[in-house]
Amino acid sequence: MITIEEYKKRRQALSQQLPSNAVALIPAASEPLRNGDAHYRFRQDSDFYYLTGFNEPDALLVICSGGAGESVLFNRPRNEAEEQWTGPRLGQEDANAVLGVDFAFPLSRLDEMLPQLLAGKSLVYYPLGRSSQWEARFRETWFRVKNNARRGLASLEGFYDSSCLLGEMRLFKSDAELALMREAARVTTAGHRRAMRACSALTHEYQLEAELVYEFTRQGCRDVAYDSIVASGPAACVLHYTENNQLLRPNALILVDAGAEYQNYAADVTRTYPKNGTFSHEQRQIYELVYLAQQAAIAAVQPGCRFEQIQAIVVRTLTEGLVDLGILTGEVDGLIEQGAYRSMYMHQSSHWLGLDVHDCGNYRVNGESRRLAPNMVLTVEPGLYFHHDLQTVASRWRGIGVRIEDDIRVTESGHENLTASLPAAASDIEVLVRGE
Ligand SMILES: [Mn+2]
Repeated sequence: MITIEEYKKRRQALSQQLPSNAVALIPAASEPLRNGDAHYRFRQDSDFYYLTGFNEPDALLVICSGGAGESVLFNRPRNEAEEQWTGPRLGQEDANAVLGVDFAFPLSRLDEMLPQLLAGKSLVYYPLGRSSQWEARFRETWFRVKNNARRGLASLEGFYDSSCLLGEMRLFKSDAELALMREAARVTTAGHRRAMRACSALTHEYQLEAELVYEFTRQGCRDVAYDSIVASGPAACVLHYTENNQLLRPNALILVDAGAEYQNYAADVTRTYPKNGTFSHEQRQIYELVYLAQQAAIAAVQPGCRFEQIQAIVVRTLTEGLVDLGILTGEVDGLIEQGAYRSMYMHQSSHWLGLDVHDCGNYRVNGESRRLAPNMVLTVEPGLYFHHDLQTVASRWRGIGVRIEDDIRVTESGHENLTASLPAAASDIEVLVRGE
């Protein structure tokens, strides 16, 4: 659990990073309509949640520069009639006690109060490009403040992207955040284990998806961190396949990329396994090569390692293996330089993980690939995909798609695999699927 004090410290840290005379405006998410008058399930904006822990829609957090982190929340007022239908709201009176914000006002007062809050400030930080409605509101307020400038108030000079500052803060996970991510990882691995045990008796991809979601939900994660990918056979070669409506072919590999979300923190795990519990000779050769690349890449994760180094290890291991299998011919360095692997491995090996599955934070700093540091969390997920019309490889490889993905925390001296409890070695996978 993340304490009020931790949220306060985050707001203070943001305040300290703002230039003087700046103000940050961080909007909550709204509840978009799905169809008719039915809404999508609500998911809070990650930046807003990171700074408040507040899980209601339609709110705005205002943070001023100056280090004290003085914060003003605009949120929905209490409303007995509406709460009868949609449940309790925090309102303004308890906002200080529950969230630790300094002041809270009803959202209806925003248009009147925002010009006062912006008066005398030069710079406004907000998440540029995220919400056109909020953006229009901020710009309209900017004009109003500007028009008042001749009465002696300093006028606003510019809008800046708050995501840059928050991205750097969110990249380094606190102990409390890591506890939540471990829980997301634990539930996620339980869901995958359940799906593996169930798969030999199932007929369709969506049934396998149901096993995952059943276990996630049963263990307290009502949301997935992203749409689950359950891809049987050639569908595994479509990187973001989410149709999940095809037959599970008896001799096919099933690629499952799914992660539970726990208190808004994501896990992101992929396993690939044979429906019948036994890899064919070709499937096993490809699987073991991807596994080798993943193990080599995970082993390199430690403070000081550059982000791009992980992908470089994956590319080298895969290219060497593809040459050994006779799928590529030539000299390894030259093949890497030409990018000969790209028709079979066309994505990055890693991304940051946190409140967002593809979490924020820069991958390059001062023009160079970023060095890993303690308490960053990233995925390591090499893959090989032989599309059914990939004419450059022998037909026996075509239709095989393999990806293996784990969630890795950088520690003081190396790394911690948050999802290590889920088997990934070929023979362990077979044992699980066969239910031995
Ligand atoms: Mn991923």
